[in-house]
Amino acid sequence: MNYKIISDSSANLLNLSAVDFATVPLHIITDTKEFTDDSFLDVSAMQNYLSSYKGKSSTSCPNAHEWIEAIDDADVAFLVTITSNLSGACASAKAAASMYESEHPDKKVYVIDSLSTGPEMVLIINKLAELIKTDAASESIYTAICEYQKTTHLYFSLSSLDNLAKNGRINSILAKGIGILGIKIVGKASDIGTLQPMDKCRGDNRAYKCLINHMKKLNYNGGKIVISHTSNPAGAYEMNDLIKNEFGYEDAVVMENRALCSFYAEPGSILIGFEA
Ligand code: X90
Repeated sequence: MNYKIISDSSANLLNLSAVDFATVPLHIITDTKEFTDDSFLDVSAMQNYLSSYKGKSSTSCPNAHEWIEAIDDADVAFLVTITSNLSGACASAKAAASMYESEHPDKKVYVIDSLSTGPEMVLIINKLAELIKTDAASESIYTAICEYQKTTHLYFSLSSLDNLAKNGRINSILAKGIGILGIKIVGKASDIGTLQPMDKCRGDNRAYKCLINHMKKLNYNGGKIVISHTSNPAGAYEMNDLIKNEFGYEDAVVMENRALCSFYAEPGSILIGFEA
């Protein structure tokens, strides 16, 4: 049996060892340029361009055909998508799954709606890879990953809600008055996969302490952590140190956001995926 994991580019992962893996890109679109969120893209060049660009910008998700191409000839494929509540990526993955299965009745495609993005998707993908390596039956891998998802979370500190608001991904009332310089929006991916603000904090230090408090309230107790950042390695490592001091947890994986997450979680933001 050949198993494959495929995620959209909002997971910020370009490759994965040990199991067959592929990604399908989302796109960042402006009046004059389009950026494909794949391994060829220079994300910092895109950010430079966007920082002086004043026109309209938007994003688009992969279509079913792109998912099918990535499935290739897998016997069992797991498609891990960004939250279905903010993107069409999950719907196109589901369409791809039924097309592929009807053409290949002996093969199986599972779609996993992360109800989240970025680092929480990384946790889900890593767990899937672990489960695949145990040689468990595909159906029990799927059941196990659905259970696992109940234990993972995404918290974040965002520098701005501009692109989220402009593209209708959050209620514009929510975004009002939040463009104030230095104010960080601390929030989480809600249970239904929407952006749920929890606090507004002045400056990174307060925002990170606030995140620690929210993790405490959730009884975080040493589970795995992945932190991603947009042009903010210092913030990501500071958050890592705070987690270390507070909970004694040593090995957060720190990674950079690729294009889709950088576009919405604007420079200075961090995202934290963790098990609790
Ligand atoms: O289909 C598309 O065009 C993609 C739209 C994606 C919109 C949301 C992206 C969020 C990126 C921002 C902070 C985390 C929010 C998490 C809420 C579940 C990251």
